[in-house]
Amino acid sequence: MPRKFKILLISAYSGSKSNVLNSIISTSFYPSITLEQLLSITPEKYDVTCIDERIESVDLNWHDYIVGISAMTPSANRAYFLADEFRKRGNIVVLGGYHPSAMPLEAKEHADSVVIGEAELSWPKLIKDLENKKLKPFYQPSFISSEKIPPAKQIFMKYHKMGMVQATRGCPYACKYCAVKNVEGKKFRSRPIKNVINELKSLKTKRFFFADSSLTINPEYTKKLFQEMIGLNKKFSCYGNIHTLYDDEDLLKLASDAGCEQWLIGFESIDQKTLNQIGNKPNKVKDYSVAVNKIRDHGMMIMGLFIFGFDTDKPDIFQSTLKAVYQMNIDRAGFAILTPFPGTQIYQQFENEGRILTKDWSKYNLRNVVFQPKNFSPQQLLYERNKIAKEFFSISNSIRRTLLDDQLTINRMVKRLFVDNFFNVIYRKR
Ligand code: B12
Ligand code: SF4
Repeated sequence: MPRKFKILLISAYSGSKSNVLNSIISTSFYPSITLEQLLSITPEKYDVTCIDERIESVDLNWHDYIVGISAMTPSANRAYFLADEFRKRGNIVVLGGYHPSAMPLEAKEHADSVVIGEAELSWPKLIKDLENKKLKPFYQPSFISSEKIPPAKQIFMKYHKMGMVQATRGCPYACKYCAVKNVEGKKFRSRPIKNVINELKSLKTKRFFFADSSLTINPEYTKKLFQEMIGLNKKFSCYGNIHTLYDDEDLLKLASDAGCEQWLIGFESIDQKTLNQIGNKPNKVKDYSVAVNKIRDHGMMIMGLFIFGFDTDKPDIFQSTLKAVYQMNIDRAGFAILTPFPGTQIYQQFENEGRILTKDWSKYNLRNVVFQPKNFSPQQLLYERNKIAKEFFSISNSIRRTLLDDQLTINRMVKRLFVDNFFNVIYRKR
């Protein structure tokens, strides 16, 4: 008779939950679709408990469980600590997610087994192997065909104001600093539209986020999806690439009709030289401004994401980026410090050049300098990035930008003045 296991699934979180502001940030947005997806592929006969460390503390006193822990790079140290403690208490520990997928040998030091890449095929197999006392140390990457991806089991909805759904996986652009290929691979796969629509219909929240790397990789698929979403009465945000949004008015119109409130766009840099060197993403700086205008004309907001610290960046990049963000009227912005996540090309390059300054993974959160930049000192990069972030997120600046912005509807103006400024205060405090 095979042994019957109880399963504990944890999404490790490295940030502090001790202050109220942090906890508002980490819980008010999205549920962990990672755990919800793992739950949906776990055989029904098992008792499963899921803990998202952003919302609940983990008590270490569990015994005789299979403990599956999910880790991104900044939460890897925390995941390893939990893994070690659970193993001491007689549990079987499995590590998975972005960091273990990129560093399986390191992860294996803390776990009985490591799942590399997607889990849809490996996790059920691992459980079967455990039942038969044949657990393997590593489960190699295997990509499930997209029509077989089951809907996530929405167990965390009660904690969150937004749902999360994933329609597609994989990104062919393979930017040098991006970790997506480590798990989802470079081949783009899209779920059947009816499956996505059914999942959306079952969402209890009006608002949700598409956990897709980019919804503009196959615009024809996305247009059909958006067409089917019209009438569902949902509001959503999603990632997209600027070069596609620039010249596809039909896509913009359908997105707006389907309820898109915001595009998250990796502009990455306002320097074309930098863009040409960081991967295959065909961003064209000269088109940014027109594209931004078109998206906003369709009533959608833009969260522009920028990265600082590339080898082609010179000390004037900070102020010129801020100026460009203001000139283009980008609604929201994120300013990241280039972070060489393990498994990426840039990590390999910096490792080969001896430029990785620390492997304290908890610092790999886009807010610390963990490598030796080419044209600045690490301190200068951190200081300049923080300086422009502080200016951009200042309340006075936000009010001024909002009042001067003639493309804003009253509704969006109110949202910018109250909601955005509330979060600006939190970001500045962090
Ligand atoms: C949505 C999202 C978020 C959300 C929610 C994340 C979550 N799941 O809790 C939020 C906004 C909170 C977030 C935060 C961050 N994110 Co993020 N995020 C994403 C995004 C767009 C989708 C992730 C997702 O939900 N995918 C869907 C689920 C189902 O897939 P999955 O998590 O990969 O899980 C599958 C496998 O990995 C595996 N698996 C995962 N865990 C486990 C555990 C076990 C035991 C097993 C067996 C298998 C397994 O099985 C799952 C099913 O196949 C990805 C990009 C992408 N396309 O993946 C970036 C991404 C994961 N994020 C990234 C980063 C850098 C961050 C931040 C550091 C950014 C920041 N400064 O705020 C933080 C870190 C937060 C933390 N925990 O420490 C990087 C990760 C790089 C890395 N090596 O860690 C990515 C890849 C983006 C990128 N382009 O590089 N993120
Ligand atoms: S386009 Fe986006 S998701 Fe794709 S590789 Fe580049 S950064 Fe990653």
